[in-house]
Amino acid sequence: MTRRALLTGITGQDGAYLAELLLGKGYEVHGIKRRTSSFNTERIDHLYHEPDEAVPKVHLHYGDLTDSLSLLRVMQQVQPDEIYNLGAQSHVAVSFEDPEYTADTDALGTLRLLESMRVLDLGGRCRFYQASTSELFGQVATSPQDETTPFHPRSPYGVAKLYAHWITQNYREAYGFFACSGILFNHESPIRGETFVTRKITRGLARCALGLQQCVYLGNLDARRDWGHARDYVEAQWLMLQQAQPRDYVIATGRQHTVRDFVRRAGAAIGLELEFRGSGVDEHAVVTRCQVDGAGLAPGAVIVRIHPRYFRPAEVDTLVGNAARARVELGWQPRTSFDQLVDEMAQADLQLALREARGLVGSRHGRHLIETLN
Ligand code: NDP
Ligand code: GDR
Repeated sequence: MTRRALLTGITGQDGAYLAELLLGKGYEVHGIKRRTSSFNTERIDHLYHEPDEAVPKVHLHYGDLTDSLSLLRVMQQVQPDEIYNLGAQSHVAVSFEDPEYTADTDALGTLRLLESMRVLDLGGRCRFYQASTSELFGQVATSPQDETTPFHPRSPYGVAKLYAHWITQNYREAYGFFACSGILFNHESPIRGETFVTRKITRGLARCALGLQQCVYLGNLDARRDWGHARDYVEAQWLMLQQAQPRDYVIATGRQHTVRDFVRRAGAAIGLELEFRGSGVDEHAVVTRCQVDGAGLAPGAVIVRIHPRYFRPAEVDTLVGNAARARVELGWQPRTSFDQLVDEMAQADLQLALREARGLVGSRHGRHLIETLN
């Protein structure tokens, strides 16, 4: 029997990787997509099911996590065997500006899905995955963090996700749902949203190298994160729903780097040697050597600067995970190293910038997005 999966957030980074993984395993894949006035399916266009194609690919349904009836309707229609709740307002900095919307989508959205499962009596046969996050740990008391580490979220996003985490556990305990949360640490890829720091760096440095942008403005360079590859992490999401018992798992690489490390490595990956100079808000990175074909960057050019707008009202300074439970029980471990991840992202963004420089693709971003919103 073909298994049917329903994904919220299918147009996002993880949604695209997970949809591809599930299709490869023979699933019938359904995704919930928000109605928008312009197209936002570019990450999954290659997976889309054309009406005249014989091979079934992804089926898309309109719906919104803030709209219970839309979720109920899609779930009733699809009758999924597995639900992956990846949809969210997922940007931590944005959550300080839009706390109510973030709570509505990330916290109540999760409740709406679980309650729809209950109302439709799907709980007995349908398994539920919740996209929890290392942001639950926030201000950490112990390192590395594992499933027993106390939570102390530091943003409206983290707090909303904490509600989602607990309500998932509550439906497991109260109604016997097979519902579990993956506490995933940061995971990135060439299709990571451009406003997250990793992609902002790889995209920005590549564009600077080709003269398409002057400088990348960043916030806290000292922030430490445990960065893995999204392709590896969606495999863990699937594995969690294949177990005999539902359980929550930390998914991480166990290695930590600063934002500054990420900048240096991304520069090196495309042929830019960078040196950080100055301190505090005056810290900046200058190009000491440029070996990018066609680049007009002279040594001494300042390519990274600090801007106060990218600091957060409350910061999560340091995160690093211990994924021992996942390794033992799921047989999961990360396949991609930090260097491989950064190189893959930087190379992909260099290619994108080259196409942009040749006029083959538009920038897709106004100046506004690149220079202010990240
Ligand atoms: P993205 O931001 O790339 O994708 C988020 C998805 O959610 C998009 O498809 C977006 O749709 C959709 N979405 C946003 N608001 C709504 C809404 N109101 N109703 C329906 N869908 C909505 O996130 P990632 O793929 O990186 O992350 C997937 C999940 O995992 C998220 O829940 C995130 O919080 C969580 N997470 C991510 C980590 C990471 O490092 N990437 C780490 C830990 C957890 P649209 O395309 O229309 O904007
Ligand atoms: P994070 O990711 O907040 O960890 O949330 P992000 O890439 O946004 O920030 C990581 C760290 O870098 C610092 N930083 C900047 N961040 C952004 N976005 N832009 C900047 O210019 C900048 N300069 C420095 C941040 O302050 C932070 O410390 C991501 C999201 O995917 C969440 O959905 C997910 O739950 C967590 O990872 C785990």
